[in-house]
Amino acid sequence: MAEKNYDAKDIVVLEGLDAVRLRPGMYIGTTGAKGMHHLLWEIVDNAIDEISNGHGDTIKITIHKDNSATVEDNGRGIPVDIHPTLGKSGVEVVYTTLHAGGKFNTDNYKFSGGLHGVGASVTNALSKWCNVTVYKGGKEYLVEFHSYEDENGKMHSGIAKAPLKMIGKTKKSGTKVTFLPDSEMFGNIKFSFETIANRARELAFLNKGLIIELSDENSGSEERFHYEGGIADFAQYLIEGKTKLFGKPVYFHAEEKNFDLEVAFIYTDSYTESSFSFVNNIPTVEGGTPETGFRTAYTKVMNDYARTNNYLKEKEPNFLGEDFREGITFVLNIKMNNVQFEGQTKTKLGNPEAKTLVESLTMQALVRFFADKKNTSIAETIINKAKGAAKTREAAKKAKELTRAKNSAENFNLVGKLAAATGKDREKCELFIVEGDSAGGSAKQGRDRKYQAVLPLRGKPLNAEKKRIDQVLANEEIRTIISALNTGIGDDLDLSSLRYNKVIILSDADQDGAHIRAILLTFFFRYMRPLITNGHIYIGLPPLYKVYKKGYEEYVYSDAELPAAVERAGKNYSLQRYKGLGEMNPDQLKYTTMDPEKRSLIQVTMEDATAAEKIVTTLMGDDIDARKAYINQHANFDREDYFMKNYKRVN
Ligand code: 0RA
Repeated sequence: MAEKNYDAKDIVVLEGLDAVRLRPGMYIGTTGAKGMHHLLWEIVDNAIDEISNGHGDTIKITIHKDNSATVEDNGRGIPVDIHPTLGKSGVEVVYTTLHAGGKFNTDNYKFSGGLHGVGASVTNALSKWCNVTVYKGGKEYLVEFHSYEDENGKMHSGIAKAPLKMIGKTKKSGTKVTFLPDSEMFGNIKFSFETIANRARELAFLNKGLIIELSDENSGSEERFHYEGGIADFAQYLIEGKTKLFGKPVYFHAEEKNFDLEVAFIYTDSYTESSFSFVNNIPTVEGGTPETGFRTAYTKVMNDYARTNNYLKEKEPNFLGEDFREGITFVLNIKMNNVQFEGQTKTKLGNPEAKTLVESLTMQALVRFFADKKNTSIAETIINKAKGAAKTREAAKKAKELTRAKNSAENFNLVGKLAAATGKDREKCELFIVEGDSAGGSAKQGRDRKYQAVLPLRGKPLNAEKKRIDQVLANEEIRTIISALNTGIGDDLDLSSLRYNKVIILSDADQDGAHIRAILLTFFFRYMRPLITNGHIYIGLPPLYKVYKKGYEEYVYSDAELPAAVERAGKNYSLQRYKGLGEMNPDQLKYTTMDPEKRSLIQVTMEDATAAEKIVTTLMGDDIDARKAYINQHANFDREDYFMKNYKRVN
């Protein structure tokens, strides 16, 4: 884009779609892969709104070879008549007016999904071209938009080449949109079948009956998502590969004026709680008021049931909420108006009325469910699981306290391995968790003592996936990590006590290193998830190669970057391949991997909580066939693995 100054007459222009091209981040977050996919989701969200309100049932998404994408629905078709004050067709209004989609929706639809509510016009603004076809009343209409810079360098964003035109007859009803994300905005990023399939699947679970057909003309891949069970099918999908404790998920749907709630839950033999909640189809990974309401109601109903049916003797105390949630996987699906998002990543629902409503609706539904004698065995299973949890609760509590005790002899031993940072400014402090004593030794020597702490790991920590919390805490490596971080774990985790802003996993670039990394991530995912959702967990990237000759050296961090580095070095270069962190001396390790000015880190984020749950379950659980299948499909133990492909690099 050309640099230019704007004066008063241009401000009018800036209020239109050109503003979107000037500051795309404000409308779609990033101009990376996520932002580009967002263009697609804006269109899909509109189609879902139409279908959720009872018009049509199918959305077809097609990825084309030129990286354009088509979204077609069989709803009523966007209005084609001329807008009374704006003097253009409804279609043009929707595609050229910021936020028009939102306004459009409040009159027409009960609830509207989507994250930013910026609407389809943003997709149009950030596309090279965007063609909209409407099938309505026996007729087919077309309008074509494009974005370009004129010879004076002036932007024209999402301009209709001509007004909407009737181009023929049809028996179809619906809307079809094809758009090409502008490579000036998004570079050569391509639509990802896997990313789209994951979200399409989720949307199909969340909107019972909705059919999404996805195809990719590059690979020929096709998938169809359609779940008559809605989130009950979702819960079942989430626990695939685990051992479930009863047949099918408990499911209920309840409504109260302008509030719609669906709940599904099931139990497995695992020891943690897995919660998934959505508001207007948006995942709220930080939880919020609906989850609080559900948990409160659930604890109360189950304790009352246990009491009245004599599972609890008169003298026995009530179960705690956490006892009832050991091994539960639950999905909450809420549709409501005027949502307020809070939290570090704006993925926590804040509306207080959502707590009260979820609590009362859950209470009523569950009391009714368990009053039915057919469901007695389910109640019994849940209560037995809670009994097991309550029994080990005391042991777990003692172990947890140990990780907090500052001066006990045992704790002194743990922290003895840690080379702590001397600086007090937690924002700047980092903890390197390093594979192996020898690399740990180098890291201790190479670190910046003020802000960098080093914790060497001897051997492999415990795989927390299949272990109860008391067993997890019996593992010395894990206890050491918990004490070093200082936040506590599980329900008690307190982020404000975190000693290190960055927790950096540093393991070798081989299978063992990948295994250690997976074990640590599994532990954080199951027991310290806020560290991940708040962006504190990183993966350090040691170099794979050094290309050098007299007076020249360059470190190379991936196979893909090697040829270019070799070219830069020119004739007579030598190549060293690093097999492990231990091969580097302290200075090298500092220079290549630890120095904030020069290193590369990958920040571990949780863009897709469902995918993360599935990956952890598959890689770390005990369904061996599923794991083999996953590894055959995805893994290749060089740097182009899951983490490299999916996470952005930072310093
Ligand atoms: C409001 C009214 C009408 C259709 C739509 C919205 C509509 C919007 C989108 C966006 C994507 N697909 C869509 N399908 C329909 C029609 C009102 C009428 O014809 O009575």
